[in-house]
Amino acid sequence: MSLRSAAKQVLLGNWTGHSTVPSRSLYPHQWSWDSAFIAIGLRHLSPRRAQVELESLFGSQWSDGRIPHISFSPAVARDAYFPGPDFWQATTTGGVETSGIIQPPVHALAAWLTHQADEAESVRRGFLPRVYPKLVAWHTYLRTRRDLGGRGLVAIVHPWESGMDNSPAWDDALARVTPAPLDSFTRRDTDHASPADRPTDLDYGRYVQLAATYRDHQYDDAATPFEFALDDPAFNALLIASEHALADIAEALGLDPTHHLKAAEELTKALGELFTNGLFHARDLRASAEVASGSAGSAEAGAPGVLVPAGTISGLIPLIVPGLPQAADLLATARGERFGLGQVHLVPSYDLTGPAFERERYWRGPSWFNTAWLIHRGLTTLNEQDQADQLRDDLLKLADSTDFAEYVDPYDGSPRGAQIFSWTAAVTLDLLS
Ligand code: 9YW
Repeated sequence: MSLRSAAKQVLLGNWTGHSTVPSRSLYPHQWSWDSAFIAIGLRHLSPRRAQVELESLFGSQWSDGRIPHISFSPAVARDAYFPGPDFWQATTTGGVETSGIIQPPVHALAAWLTHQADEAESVRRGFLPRVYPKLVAWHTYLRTRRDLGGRGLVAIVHPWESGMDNSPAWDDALARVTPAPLDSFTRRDTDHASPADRPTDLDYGRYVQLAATYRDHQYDDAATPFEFALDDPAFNALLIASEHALADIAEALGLDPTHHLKAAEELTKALGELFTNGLFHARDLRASAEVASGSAGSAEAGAPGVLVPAGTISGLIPLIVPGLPQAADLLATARGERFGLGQVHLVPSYDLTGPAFERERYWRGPSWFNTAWLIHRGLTTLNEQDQADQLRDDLLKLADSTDFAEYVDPYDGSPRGAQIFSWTAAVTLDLLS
């Protein structure tokens, strides 16, 4: 079977009628940033289906504008995934059960790419006029309610919000959180994937504790005493790319795009504060100055927060930001020994030379296909075509040899986590087209 047919089969097999599950076994509901990547691939099979994918996710949007990280399917057993709907206790006014946290905002970019795949079909279905106000409300939520540091960037309040759950960038901040007792919940992820490829039980206890605190404050961003609050480079870079996409959408609708371009410009300037030693770093808004001794660089005097020393893939993702002032330095870091672009498989999730590197464990070293797609997009935008082509070839080969793995060992390319994974198939389809 051709790679294209195999990728198509994965997406069709994981389709539920109105959206796509990331993985039948591990993640049986709809995940927010997964859906955006999935739409980017699905648009090559069926632009209409890609629109439905995004619009079903937007159907779970809250009245405050947030797009929750999981939209739960009523057709799935309530305890199939932990934490499930009974834990989150969040139901939209439209009656959809969701989680209460968020994930990186790839959605406007996905909506614009989906529209471009078949403009006539998009116009016929009135896709852009329907999604534009929802995307604006989403970005407004992020920029107004989540600027927790007051420095013009969006903060995440849970490791899951980064989409890179157990990244070493969160270790110090998480160490300050008292974990929920291990006997107070039952993990389901390790029923389906090797525990060696997944976060530890201690990590999970802390994830549960943070989520429960937010829930117990009704997910009110002003009222919750967030123990964990960080400005994440990838999250903000994706918001910038999505603001550029919103400007394109506004223009296609005959609206003034200026405020989106201005937002992108302001965010890009604010993002610059996270750049030090050739890489963007997360900023821990709850770390005190004493903790800062091992920090990557000091934020400006008087500014809240401390740059986290860990170098992760999140710090390279700003390569997708159009006109990024730090692009040349960042590219040099990507190619250097810490990330080995062009020398190891895809792009590792964490510094290969870092003290916490683990080649098999989730976001602590393995290479992921969605982040490789983002780096590929950045390289293309920067006219680094040879390097982009090399990354594309590697991605396509690995998707084939690993049966669309969730992530791979960066050194030998062997599959890790789940297989038949939706966003892996989706980005494969996109790079084949
Ligand atoms: C979990 C669904 C999600 C992704 C995240 C990934 C993982 C959920 O799976 O989180 O149970 O840990 O880290 O990026 O959206 O694919």
